[in-house]
Amino acid sequence: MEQELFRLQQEAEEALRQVDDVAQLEAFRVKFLGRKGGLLSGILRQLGTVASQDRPRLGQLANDVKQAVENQFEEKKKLFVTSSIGTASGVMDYSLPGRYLPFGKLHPVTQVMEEICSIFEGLGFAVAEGPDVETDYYNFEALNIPKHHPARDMHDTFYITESILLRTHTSPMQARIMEKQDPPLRYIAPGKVYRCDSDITHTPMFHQVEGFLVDKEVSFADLKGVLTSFTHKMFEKELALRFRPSFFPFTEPSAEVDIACVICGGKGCRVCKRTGWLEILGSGLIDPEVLKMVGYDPDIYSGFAFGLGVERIAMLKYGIDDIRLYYENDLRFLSQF
Ligand code: 2U9
Repeated sequence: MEQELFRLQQEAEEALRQVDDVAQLEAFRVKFLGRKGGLLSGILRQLGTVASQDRPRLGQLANDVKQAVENQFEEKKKLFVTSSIGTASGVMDYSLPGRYLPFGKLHPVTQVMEEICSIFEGLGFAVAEGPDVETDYYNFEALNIPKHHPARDMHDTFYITESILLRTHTSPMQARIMEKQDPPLRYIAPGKVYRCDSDITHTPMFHQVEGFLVDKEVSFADLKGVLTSFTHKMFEKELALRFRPSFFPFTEPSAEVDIACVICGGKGCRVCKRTGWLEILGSGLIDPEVLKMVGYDPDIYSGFAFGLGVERIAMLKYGIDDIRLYYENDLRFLSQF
């Protein structure tokens, strides 16, 4: 029996050396240390058959062997606790890298929108948000665009009823503010707007930030100062600006604002269509008719207003040539921002 115990101890040591996963470790435990069919328990059971004078010595030896094998088994188990992944036996390695969980991010248009708002907030403008579903009055009439005015055609409006529509710009919010509050006022209105139009530079829904300032003695020079400051911060460069005469029903005089092409620096390239300039926003002094409509005296107050398309600014900032990419939900595109 003594020989058998030594042989079993060696066999167990050798078997334990061969174990290299948790399943094999469990098989080893069952084979050598299992209570019912385990080899060591089997030997201990045979003690009853040995001569009584040998029993204490052999009993001690059998217990020592069993204890030694159990200790080696426990040592081996510790290795698996720190090097194997979770299994049915509950062994876990906390040092292994976790499962990859992708992070969500803000949509590039939201990022640019937040940047635009934060620049204007830095210039003293408050932010006001209004309803996407508007009345014909605030979307058009209050902004000097009466029924049958040709400017209505440019807006490609989604009508819900004859007098309710999806706003085609965020300016209605500004008319609402002016109606309720007295100057001096300095607000921007960011948000979604809707126009029935779709091609590489237009989507039926896009985002605008429009802004206005009303006070006594506001001039075109104030408008130029604010927009120059905004543009330099937005494009992180002191780009040249060009104010090009234009027309909007709610501003007079009106100007579209161009920046020196961010790609070629003004030399002329494919992006700026060889002109050296890129249009970034529309602006002007608020038409006295609009001031009258909200109850301000145009002989006392004057103001300027501006509007920009957020997707367009984001396209120029990131060099994107198709606006539809923003709304295809392709993560290969979106995750780059
Ligand atoms: C009030 C009075 C005047 C807002 C303005 C623009 C010029 C403009 C366009 C830019 C690109 C819309 O997204 S776009 O197509 N907007 O050019 N918006 S002035 O003028 C106002 C607003 C409110 C009461």
